[in-house]
Amino acid sequence: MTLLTRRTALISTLAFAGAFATGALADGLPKLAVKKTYKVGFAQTESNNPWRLAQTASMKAEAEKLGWQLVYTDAAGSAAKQVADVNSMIAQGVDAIFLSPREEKPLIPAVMAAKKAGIPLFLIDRGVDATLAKGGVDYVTFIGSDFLKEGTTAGENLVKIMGGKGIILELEGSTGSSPANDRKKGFDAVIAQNPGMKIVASQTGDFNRDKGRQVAEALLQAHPEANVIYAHNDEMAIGAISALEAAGKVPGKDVIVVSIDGEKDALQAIIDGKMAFSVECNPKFGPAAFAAAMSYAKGDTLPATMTNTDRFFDISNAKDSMADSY
Ligand code: GYE
Repeated sequence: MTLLTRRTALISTLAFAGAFATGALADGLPKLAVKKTYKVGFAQTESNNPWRLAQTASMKAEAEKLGWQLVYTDAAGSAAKQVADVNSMIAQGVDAIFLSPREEKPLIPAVMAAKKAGIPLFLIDRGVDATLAKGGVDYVTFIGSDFLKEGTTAGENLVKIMGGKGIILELEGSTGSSPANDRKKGFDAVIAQNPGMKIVASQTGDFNRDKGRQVAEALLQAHPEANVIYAHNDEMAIGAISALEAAGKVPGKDVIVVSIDGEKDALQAIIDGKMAFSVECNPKFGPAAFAAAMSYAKGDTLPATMTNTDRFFDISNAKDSMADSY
């Protein structure tokens, strides 16, 4: 053996030993054993709207169908409580965790704690800050919608409807959440390319119907010339419709309301002519989430991001889409 090859052999032996000394697997992710049944956690972020209730129902139904035990927690809108919820699941020794992180940064410690405890964690519906934790490295995968695309789709369709002219009020989702961040980014970029359109105010309504109503009320007073409301979710859009009606304006005529999700009340608002469209963001994660866990247990390498295919609801399909809405 020459000196050079001996050195190379030594270095690779050290690298090999190093990988095992940390207890980490080749890709750094905890494994999931193949078992007949599992005890899994689902850490929900809040339960104050139909979207969340539909998501929880879908997760519970799938667990029941498969005969898995589901440890369910509701963080009631608090990122700090959600971190504690995940820690409690770890303490209870769940096999895997499904997490819908309320905000991008505060949930990083929860993701890392699960990894450290050797429990595979799946992000569903919302993401975490990609510079601080990575799919396929720190958590198994992110399953959810493409929020940037939702924002872009909303923007492009709005430009069409308005013929390139509009004075816009934007109601943002929960501050620091991935859907709020990306729905804003995607939409604002489209509007910036249209000189006839302007966002005159953009404020959070926390994805909440009543907060959306209150914020819309204040913004309409400050900007009576506004003729568009873009809400990051249907709940806030429904709230904004109430604010418009209370202000003596006709939603759908004086002010065009557009949104994201596709909940039943929004489809009804489209049918009633009060809302122009809602870009779909489907909350029924149960089948995809549990299937991903089973495929991971079998040893499949899942992509870092698994994107849902979503539809677009307007007057052409709102009525037909009512039946499977929530
Ligand atoms: O659009 C909203 C919910 O995280 C994608 O959160 C989800 C969003 C959804 O409260 O209605």
